[in-house]
Formats: sequence, structure tokens, C-alpha cells
Amino acid sequence: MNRRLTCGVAIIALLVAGCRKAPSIAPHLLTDSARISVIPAPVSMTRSRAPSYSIKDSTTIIVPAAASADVTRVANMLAFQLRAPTGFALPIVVDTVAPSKAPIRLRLADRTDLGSEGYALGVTPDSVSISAPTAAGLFHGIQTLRQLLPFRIESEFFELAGKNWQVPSLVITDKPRFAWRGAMLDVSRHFFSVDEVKQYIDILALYKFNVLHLHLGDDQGFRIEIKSRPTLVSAGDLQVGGGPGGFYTQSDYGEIVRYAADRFITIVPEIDMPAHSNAMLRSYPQLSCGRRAPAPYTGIDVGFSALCPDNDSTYALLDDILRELAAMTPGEYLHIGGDEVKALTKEQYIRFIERVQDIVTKHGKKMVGWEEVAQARLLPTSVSQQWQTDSAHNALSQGAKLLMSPGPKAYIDMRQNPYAELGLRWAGINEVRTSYDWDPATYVPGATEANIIGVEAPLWSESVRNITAAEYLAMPRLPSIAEVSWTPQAQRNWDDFRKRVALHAPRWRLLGINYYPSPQIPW
Ligand code: TNX
Repeated sequence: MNRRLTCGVAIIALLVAGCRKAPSIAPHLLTDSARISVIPAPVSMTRSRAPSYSIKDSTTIIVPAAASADVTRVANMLAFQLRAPTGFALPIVVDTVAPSKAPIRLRLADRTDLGSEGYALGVTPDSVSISAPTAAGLFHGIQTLRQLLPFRIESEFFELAGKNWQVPSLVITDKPRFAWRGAMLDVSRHFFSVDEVKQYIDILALYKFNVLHLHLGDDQGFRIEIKSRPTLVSAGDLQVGGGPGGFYTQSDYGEIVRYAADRFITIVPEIDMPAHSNAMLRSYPQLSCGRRAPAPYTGIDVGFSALCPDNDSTYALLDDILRELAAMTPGEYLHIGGDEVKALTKEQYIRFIERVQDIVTKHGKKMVGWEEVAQARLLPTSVSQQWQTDSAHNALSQGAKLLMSPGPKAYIDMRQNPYAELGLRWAGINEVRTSYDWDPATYVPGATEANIIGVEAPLWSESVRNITAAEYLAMPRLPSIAEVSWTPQAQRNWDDFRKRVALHAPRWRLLGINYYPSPQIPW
């Protein structure tokens, strides 16, 4: 029966059930290279009238002669990304060997206007050219190329992915607004395996984040092996709702650090102190100044535990922890928490933070702390992470930089709607538009863009038990925060963003990334 006939015969049923067409592929599952969706939006993008470029069987990836290990790795990652869905060989060839037809070319260019992470991307019918002053810039350029390709480029099966690999002709010049574009994962309230953390890193890389802050110690669990203090992880291994949760050996941690570094993402480890330290105190109850004895804790209360600031053994313990952490962390920063201290006096707190800052410095690192640390004397190299934004002036008057994570905007553990099962609500409902519509440079009175080191989206895990739940909270707010931290304010536009982010959902489905189908997005 042809379709018209089906409808004709079913004319009465139609009134009840509607006229069913023969099954067809939903339009959003088809390639539409006219609709471009790059997130975060580039600083400048000019499309040309020229025909598209196409990746073909014969395409090669050209790298500069004598490319550094970093550049070669970026080329390999591009090839790896493209080979599975296209089924093409895509050999990597060194520039000057033999002229290739219609290549993808990676180039290091001496362009100060692109900063340390920017890139330029040019597409003509005959080539794709990505140039950048650094390998990090090339890597970001590759993420843009990936997003310019049909979404099926995220498929692992060329048998299913089809043959059309067009990239529209255009010119992009791009670099980030802020140096620190971070996400935080709380692996203490609930533990996340190394593989889960890698999955999160994959999402961060796609959206050009460059920091993953790991919240490694809280009341419920202490998650990093410290060889000189081996009982920390064993005595301190619970999680919300019960345990055990798990911990990273130093070799696990090294694996995470390397996986992130390969994607130009720096790990910033946090051991929260002096409060949020119940798990630590399970091994060292004699160091407790808290309001409760350090008993196993699997609830979600905060502020009751504290390390004693007036005991030298406290600093001996912290010296061991921070020394080992510094040695296994290539990034410049160690995060010492410092939030929500309810069991100490202000004087005790200040004394504590100043001594810990000295320990961090002694081990060659810079200190980051939640904004309460600004009550203490901060070094100008220290960073104050704003979550309530009521102490910014203390930090600013000492020359410290602000890392912007305001609860109502950047906390992606807040619920996306009042009826959601996942997420907390103390900072309000944070729908994707709320997370998008703000300017980090003007959010704090008295601060200017120059005072802001960047933006970070914390994902606290009281209600989050695994990476699937984490992704449900993170998507689509992580791409939103990515754009807040990368794209110049004047070029950000909610209405445009909501349409662009809708076009990423088919990619997430191929990548196996869970997401919240926000009613604010035209999926
Ligand atoms: C506040 S924000 C906390 C965390 C909680 C979070 C839940 C901050 C520095 N401390 O201990 O996990 O709220 O949203």
C-alpha cells in the first residue's frame, strides 16, 4: 500500500490516531552541514561562499618537519578520532615530503595574537589548515574541526557512519577569554573510578576546558594514597550512604594526570582542611578539634570536623600529605579547601591557613582555597575560589586572583528543576540559561576582568553516585560554562547558544554521554 492509500483507507482512524508516515529518519539525525555549531563560540568565524572541503580516502594529515612530541601526539589524536568513523587510512605525513592532495595541515605559527592556547583554522575546498603557537592551541583547533564535521564523526563504526565528511569553507580565529577554564569533580562524597574520571576528561577536552579540580578529601572519604601515611585511605574510606568508596593509588593518580595532560588539562588536587576532614581524622583522632568525635560519617552535613590548628603534629601530617601531592602533581596549584569551618575561632582559622600556605609554597606550588581563605594573609600568587562571593574584597586588596564559581551560576550540582531527583538546592535552581546568563568579570562588585583568573564549575557529589548521574547534571551546563569562560562576553548570546547546544545532543548520544533534556533547549 502506498502512503497516500494508507492515509486514505485510514481516514477515519486518522482523526483518532493521526496519519502515520512510512518510517523515516528524523531530520536531526541527518547531516546538515549548513548548520554549524561550535561550542564554545569562537572569537571570530567567517564563512565563505566557496564549496565545502571533504575528507576523502586520499586525505593525509600533514605535520611540520621535526614536530615536537606534543604536536605529533595531537596529530595522532586527530587521526585516531577520524579513522574509526570514516574508515580512511589518513596517514600522518611530514611536511615537505610529497605534496598531498587536499590535506589537513597542522602548523606551528609564531602568532602572539593567539596567546598560549589560541589557534587559527582555515577551510577551503582544497585543504583544512590549523595553525597555532602551541600544541595546546592545535588541540583546541582540532576540537573545533571535530565540531564542524557531521555529528557522525563521533561514531566508532564506519560501516554505519556513512560517507559524507564535509567541512564548510570558513576562517576561524580563536583564543580563550580566561586562562583557567575548570570543572571540579567531588570524588570524596562518592568515589569515581579512574575510567569514570577519564570519561569526564573526554567531555572537558571537547569543550576546551583546561583544568580538572579533584576534590580528594572530605568528611566521608580520603581518596589519595599518601605513602608516608598509609592509614589515611584505609581508615577514611566511606562515602555518602555507606561505603567503601575507594581511593586512587599514586599510580592511578599518575594515570589520571597523564590522561588529562595529553588533552592539555591540568589536574588541581584538593585536600579540604581544616574542616571537611573527618576522614583524615579517623586515622589521627588526636588531631581533632571538631565538634564531633571522628566517627565514620556517611551523611551530608558540613562544617563539624576540624584539624587542630594549635598542634604541631597537624602540620607534620599536612606537610607529608602536601609534599607527596606536590611531587605527583605537575600543575602549579594545590587546593587546600578552607571552606565552611564551624568548629574553630577566626584567629585559629587564620593561623591555620597561613601556615598551610607556607607549606604549599615550600613544596614549590601556589595555593588555591575556597574564598574563606581570604580572611588570612594571602600571597599575591594565591587564588581565592568564589562560591558565595562575600569575601572578594579581602582577596583583591591582597593582589590575589579570583576563580569564579558562584553557587547560583556555576554549581552544576544544583538542581535543574524543582522536581529533579538529582542535585541539591541550597543555591537555587540552576537551569542551563541561569548558568549561561552572567558575566564573570562583573559578577563581583569591585572586581574587573583583570582580577579574574577564570571560571570553574563544581560538581559536588552528595547526590551523585556514578558518572552517568554526573553527566546528567553536567550536560548541558558544562558546555554553557565552557562558553562563559572561553568566549568574549560581547559575543555570547543565549538564544544562539540554546540552538547550537541542541545540535550537540546527537554527538552525546554517539559518545554515550548522558544529559538532562532541558525544556529550555530546542533539541
Ligand atoms: C558547599 S561550596 C560546599 C560543599 C558542598 C556543596 C554542595 C563549598 C566550598 N562547600 O561542601 O558539597 O556546598 O553544593
